[in-house]
Order: sequence, then structure tokens, then C-alpha cells
Amino acid sequence: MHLQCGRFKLSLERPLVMGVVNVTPDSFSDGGLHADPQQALAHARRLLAEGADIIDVGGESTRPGAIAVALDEERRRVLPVIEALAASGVPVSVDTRKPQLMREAIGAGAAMINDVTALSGPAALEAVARTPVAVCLMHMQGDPGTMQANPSYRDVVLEVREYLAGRVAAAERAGIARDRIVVDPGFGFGKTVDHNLALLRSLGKFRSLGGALLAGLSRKAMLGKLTGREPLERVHASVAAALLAVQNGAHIVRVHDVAATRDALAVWLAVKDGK
Ligand code: 7PM
Repeated sequence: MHLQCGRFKLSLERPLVMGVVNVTPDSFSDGGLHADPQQALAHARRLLAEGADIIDVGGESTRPGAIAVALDEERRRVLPVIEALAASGVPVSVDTRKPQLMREAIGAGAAMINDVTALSGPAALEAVARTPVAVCLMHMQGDPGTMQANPSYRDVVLEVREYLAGRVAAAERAGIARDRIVVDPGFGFGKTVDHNLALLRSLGKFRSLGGALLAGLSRKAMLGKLTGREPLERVHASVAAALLAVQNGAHIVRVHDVAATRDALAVWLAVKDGK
């Protein structure tokens, strides 16, 4: 099995590590250390040296209550980073909800569109359909401003799965083949700790949706609630969560701490099949 990701054909035989690079002044989890494109690029190069397979570049925080970013500003933050990384042969994903930015990012060489609204916005499917890029379709209940106020489900695993099945079907109808589709239950996006734990426990049920399966748990609030630690102190908990996600079927883990995650996965791989 593989993921067609722009000009890259990524094997899903072994877990892939997606390194997070935020170009935002208010990113909760990395202290806004990469507020300008040059710093973000340096951080991306470090994550690549640590063994990242894909770099996810984001210019708009989706943090609960975060302020929306104008297209101009988001463009100024992410396009230079995408261009430079794509030119060095790196598979780059862009974390955005704006169809216009999706088009410009693809023009700049992005290989994946990571949209926390699963291409549900007007013109989002069209922006990516007739291109070679991969898409990450994520589940979110509500919107970033209010999603953590009172998340509620009858059956979180069933409901998230149904939603993602619908978005996969919509993407396929728009002409996006299965081997370009990544699904993601959206840990922390309109979910309590118990919802997140149920999803992590049953992650395997999302593999039958067809595409690759991505899990993003790195430094998230649920890990803070479980350990009592601040975002920058959540490395160990994040590594444990990434490992459990892979054990339960994730093909791709989206992480801040690439080196630590890589080490854990090396041990996991060796136990699994001696490689
Ligand atoms: C506050 C809350 C700030 C959450 C930042 C975040 C995901 C994502 C993000 C994910 C996919 C973060 C998140 N999380 N995209 N973008 N899956 N596909 O921790 O879980 O960076 S933003």
C-alpha cells in the first residue's frame, strides 16, 4: 500500500513521521519560536535531519479560541517555507482551510493539503481535485472557536467514522483517488479526554475507510490532563501516544518531537518484524 503525495509515492509499509512546523506567533505547543519563515525553515530542516518523512507547514492556528488569520498574512508565512522545502525535494503538507491558499501552496510545490475541515468549505474539493496532491480529511465537531465547550456524541467512534466515510465518498466523487486520501479522527478537535481515548483505542476501525490513517496527538491537552504537564514537557507522553497510535493502525503520526518518535518507532519495528 502507498500514498500518492504530489510527485512522491510514499510507502505505507512502515509508519511515516510528519513533523509539525507552525509559522505562527501564538502556537501553544512550541512557544511561537518560528514566527517568521526563515526560523520556520530552519526548524523544518532540523526535523528532516531527525528523520521526518513529511513536513506539515501551518500559518493559521486552529487552537481553541485562536484569532483567524487573513489570507495575505497566511500566504506570507507559509509560501516561502513551502517553496524552499519543495525545491529541496521534501514532501510538504500545508495545514490550511482556505481554498485560495491551497491552490497557491500547490503551485509552490506542496504535496499534501491538510485541512481540519476535511475539504468541506466551498470550492475546497475543486481546489485539489485535478492536481496530484494528497489530502488529509480530518474530523472536527464544531469550529475551533467553540469546539471544546461541550463536545458530545452518542458513540464517538461510530460518528467520527461515519463522518469520515462521507468525506472520503465526497472526495472520490470529486475525482480524488483513494491512494491520495488520508483520514484522521482529529484528536482534540471537539473531543473530551474520554472521547480521545475511545478513538485511540479503536483507531483500527478507521483503516477500512480506505485511505492512509493519520493520528495527531503530539503535545495535546489530553496529554496535559493525563500527566499534569505543560505543552513543552509533554514529549514522553507524546511519544507513548504516537507509539500506541501506530500499534493500533496509524500509518502516519503528526508530531513535534521527531527524533524521540523515531527512536520509539525503531524499537516498535524491531519487535514487530526484526527490521
Ligand atoms: C491547539 C490545538 C493548537 C491543536 C494546535 C493544535 C492536527 C492537525 C492540528 C491533527 C491534522 C496541533 C494542533 N492538529 N492536522 N492540525 N491532525 N491532520 O497540535 O491532529 O498542532 S493543530
